Amino acid sequence: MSDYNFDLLSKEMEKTLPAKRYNHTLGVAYTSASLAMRYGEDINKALVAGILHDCAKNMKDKDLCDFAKKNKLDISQVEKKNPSLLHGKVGSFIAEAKYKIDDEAILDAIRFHTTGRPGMSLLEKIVFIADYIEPGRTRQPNLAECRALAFENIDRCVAKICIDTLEYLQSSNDSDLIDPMTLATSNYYNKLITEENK
Ligand code: DGI
Ligand code: FE
Ligand code: FE
Repeated sequence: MSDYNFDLLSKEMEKTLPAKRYNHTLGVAYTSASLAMRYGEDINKALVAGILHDCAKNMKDKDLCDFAKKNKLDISQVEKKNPSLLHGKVGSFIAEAKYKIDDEAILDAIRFHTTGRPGMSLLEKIVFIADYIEPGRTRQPNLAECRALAFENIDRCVAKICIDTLEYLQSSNDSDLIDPMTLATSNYYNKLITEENK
């Protein structure tokens, strides 16, 4: 498989996304590449998944719902209430249809980057983590700890991010809007690391 043209995709994102969001996606792309170096993932796949992961993030709630309906993507109850949760699923569709990404591993890393899922592939875990720790992030809890953990133990890092995200959602009165997949991911990775330590 030949590499995707990262520079071209990056220029497309620079045209499409507001500057702040573009800087974030660039941060996610290079952080994903660093994690790929650490864990032996394909660097081009990591760059491409990172640069495209939020390609649908600037769509309005109504546009995300309309787009999902039009293209026959399932909309869960939680997504209906909080359509921004759809930006991974819609982004994955756009990555395939518009940016001609035909690698399922990249498309899944984009699809599941917000909620994660139990049993993620290495590339999925890399993008999930990079989204949280990229250098432009400042507000996430326990950033320094997560950044160090990312390069020490990838599953423990996923588990920690899940816990902190759930805590944040519960404290921000969004607890009725927690996607069952976010919970399932947290339970899976926290159980996994507990069993590892036995
Ligand atoms: O798109 P980004 O802002 O770069 O990052 P993201 O796709 O991880 O989305 C981040 C937001 O999503 C963050 O505020 C936490 C929130 N989130 C993650 N899981 C859930 C969730 N929000 C709700 N309502 N429900 C979830 O399960
Ligand atoms: Fe996102
Ligand atoms: Fe993001």
